Amino acid sequence: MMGGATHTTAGQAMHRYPVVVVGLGHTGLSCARLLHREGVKFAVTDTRETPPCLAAARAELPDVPLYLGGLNQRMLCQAMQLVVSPGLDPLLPELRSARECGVDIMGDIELFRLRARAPVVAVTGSNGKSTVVSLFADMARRAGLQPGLGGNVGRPALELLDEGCGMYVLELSSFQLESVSTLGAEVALLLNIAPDHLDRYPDLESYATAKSRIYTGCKNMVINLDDSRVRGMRQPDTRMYTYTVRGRGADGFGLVKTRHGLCLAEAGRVLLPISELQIPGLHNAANCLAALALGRAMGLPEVPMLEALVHFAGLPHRMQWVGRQNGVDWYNDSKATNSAAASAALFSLGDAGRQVVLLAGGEAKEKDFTGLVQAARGRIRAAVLLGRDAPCLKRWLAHIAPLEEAHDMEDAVHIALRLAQPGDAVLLSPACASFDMYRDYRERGDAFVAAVRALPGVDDR
Ligand code: UMA
Ligand code: ADP
Repeated sequence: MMGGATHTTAGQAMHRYPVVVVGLGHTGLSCARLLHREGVKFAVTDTRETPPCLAAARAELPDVPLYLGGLNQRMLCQAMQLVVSPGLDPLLPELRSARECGVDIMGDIELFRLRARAPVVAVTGSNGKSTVVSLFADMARRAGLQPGLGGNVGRPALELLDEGCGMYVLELSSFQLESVSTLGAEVALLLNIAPDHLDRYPDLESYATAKSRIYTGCKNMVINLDDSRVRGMRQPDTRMYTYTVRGRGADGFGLVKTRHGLCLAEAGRVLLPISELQIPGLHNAANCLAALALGRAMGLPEVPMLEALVHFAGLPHRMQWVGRQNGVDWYNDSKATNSAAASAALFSLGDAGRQVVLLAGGEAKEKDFTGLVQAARGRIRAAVLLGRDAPCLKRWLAHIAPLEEAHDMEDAVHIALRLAQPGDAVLLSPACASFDMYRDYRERGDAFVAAVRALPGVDDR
């Protein structure tokens, strides 16, 4: 329906705005820019009085009507098409009614899909998405291609369209996948399914179903054999690339033991010792195998792929080493917003023989922290809890280790300083979202890093 100038047939003339962009965050602005360029008649609306991209929209698109501070039911129902931002729950009453009125609802990824003229590499999963797309994009860059990296990782996908990319590398959230029809990626990968966003989905199965849409219409699928749900998504007629960290992985990617220790391998052939990677833990070995499988599916040469793995120092706020003080290492893993991510951090430090003082808490997205409890048992010396759901975490961790509550990040860091012993690691890995105290996980991680750097005698080189 969209994709060109506004139609003015009699049937459509009654629609005041044939298209309405719902949401004026980064996604909404990218959609508005595209529709404006294509000459579509549309309006923009947002539930907030002053949405984040208001100033940019006013400056760049002064003629586009903005309806702020609420969603107008009538306007939405009179439209033919809504372009809805990922942060908005499609079950909002206004969006539900519009759907019942027969209005078509899509998201930015559908707009992107209809216009993309280069192959799309699409990655989703509960944890590891940003790490894997960043790694893979670097592999492609080193192979001399011009990958455009975007989606949930930060840059809205539509912004990549003008850049003459040789390939698109998209990180996609379940929210973005909900509104895509047939993605049709060249290669698609679902990394893992762990409880997350259960404040928006009724149960884990509906969340997994949204994620599984990554594979719709793909030419090649990458499958994590270690995740039983993902394993069950194999499609018999689609070319498949597999990986596992539980063994050599038959003819796919896996791990083999040599005198150099555990090594990344393909069909049992050694590619690289894990000791040459800068990113720690078995979960990151899995991420590397996933990126290799994507590269193989896209026909990338091996040398630049391995170079990218060796040079990748990890992303900020993911197990980021902050500094050392009195024999204690401090790590910022603020991006761990669910218990599976925090557990991966605890396993990787525990496997390296460290006792951990864990800083956790915030806005919980799940009710069941059994996984975190299992990972914490025997690995944490103590936990410092903060944020809205500190009392909930306190109940879960009660019999595991001594617990203390902090009133803010600075307080938490000082308590951790008192509890940690030489040789320990202090780890901010909250297992919760940050929105109760911070703008986002970055602001939370920055607050932690600043508090750690302010401690006397911290060496951060
Ligand atoms: N919102 C309103 N009213 C509106 C529209 C939005 O209150 O009318 C709220 C939403 O409920 C949400 C916030 O505004 O709390 C942001 O929503 P948005 O859809 O406007 O977000 P964008 O700025 O467009 O950013 C989105 C992704 N955010 C979400 O899906 C919440 C960004 O991922 C992504 O980088 C960007 O598009 C570009 O693709 C961020 C994220 O937190 C990092 N993602 C979640 C995650 O990783 O867990 C899914
Ligand atoms: P995402 O983009 O899916 O949020 P990131 O790469 O940003 O993933 O990492 C988010 C958090 O998940 C970090 O705390 C990181 O240490 C952890 N993590 C990364 N990869 C994995 C994985 N494969 N399994 C579990 N946790 C992971």
